[in-house]
Amino acid sequence: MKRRDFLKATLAASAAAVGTSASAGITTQPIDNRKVSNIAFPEKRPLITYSDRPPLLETPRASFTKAITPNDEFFVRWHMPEIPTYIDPETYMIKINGLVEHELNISLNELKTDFEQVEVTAVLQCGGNSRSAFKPVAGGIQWGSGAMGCAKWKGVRLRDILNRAGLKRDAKWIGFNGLDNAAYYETPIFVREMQIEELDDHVIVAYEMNGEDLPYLNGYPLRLVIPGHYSDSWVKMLSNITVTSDYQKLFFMDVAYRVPDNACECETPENRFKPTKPITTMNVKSVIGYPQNGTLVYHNSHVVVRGVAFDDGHGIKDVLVSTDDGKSWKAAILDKDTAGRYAFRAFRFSFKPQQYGKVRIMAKAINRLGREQPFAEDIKWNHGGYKYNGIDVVTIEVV
Ligand SMILES: Nc1nc2c(c(=O)[nH]1)N[C@H]1C(S)=C(S)[C@@H](COP(=O)(O)O)O[C@H]1N2
Ligand SMILES: [Mo]
Repeated sequence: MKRRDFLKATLAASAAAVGTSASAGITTQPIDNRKVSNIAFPEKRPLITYSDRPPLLETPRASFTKAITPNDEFFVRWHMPEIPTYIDPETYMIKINGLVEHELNISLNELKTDFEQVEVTAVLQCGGNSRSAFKPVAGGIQWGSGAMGCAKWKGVRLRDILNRAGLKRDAKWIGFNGLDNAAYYETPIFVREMQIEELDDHVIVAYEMNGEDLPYLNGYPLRLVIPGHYSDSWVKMLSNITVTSDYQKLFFMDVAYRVPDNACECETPENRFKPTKPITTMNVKSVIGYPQNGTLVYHNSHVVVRGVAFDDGHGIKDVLVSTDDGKSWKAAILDKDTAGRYAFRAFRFSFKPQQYGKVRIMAKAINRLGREQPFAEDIKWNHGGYKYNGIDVVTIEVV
């Protein structure tokens, strides 16, 4: 059996084990027709708004023609309704405690002057991005494809901070705590944990986004940046880093942002799969920014399809575009990857529509490992609606 066939067979077998068929079309395209709201949020232009308390804002698809998402277009997700309304940059401290030789309280100014400053351009994507594609409905905010963005982050390596504190011998886990609070005491505060061995030099504590202070809603004054990983672990308004020997069993790691721990990471509503595992690194994905559903173009005119592609840092090798419902595919032109392997890779593809009426445009990204986006119909369901990466489709109208 060829490796590919073997993989297919294993996937089909594990799908069968949870009572679903690999070809069951239970997934559609993410909802795409939501309008921006006119509620004003600080430092943000009008965005698709799911809630104002906590703020839940989605970036419109049209933004994804560019490789950098501007700060005022960047999506926002908070779990807790209580976000501090005032932060004093002069007195803000981040505390490092637990199994360390020296407890540290580092001010913003010390972070900016006392440590090596590093930059990384990286995609921040919620694990629930595109969740609205899952049918039956998966629990959580019914995001379209705009719970993601790409920015240039500047800050200090987490490793440098931990080295200054000095890790004790039993140090194994790192917990990250944000300043936001729960409105009801039963709701646990937002905390993430990570194993020290997972830590690489690209993980930074960032204070800058695209050359400016972090916007308040994106975690001012400090946030964790974990390139290649879904953003539930990119803790905002980072106030405390605690080193421990054991995993502390905190809510978000234990309940939310998890998928079935089987080969297909899938299950059915009737047959939920246990155990589960946390979502960690991102799968390969692309989103078309132009044209959009319903865009009118003239027959035989010059149409330039633009979009972005990314993965977990292996890097994008190709983006293929189809204008005939997936029967044939042609390579899009990729922009140079000067921003590095964690960034959006912008692509463009020109064609002249030769038929009238509705035409579907599809984009499929392939990474350097050869992993590619599946057709939406082949995406398998999970109850949290995480990790959707179906081939992107927009339907235009040729007149
Ligand atoms: N302190 C804090 N950090 C947090 C969260 C939160 O609720 N509180 N949500 C996480 C999740 S699930 C996501 S998707 C990202 C969203 O980041 P953004 O608002 O900058 O887009 O922040 C992450 N960090
Ligand atoms: Mo998220």
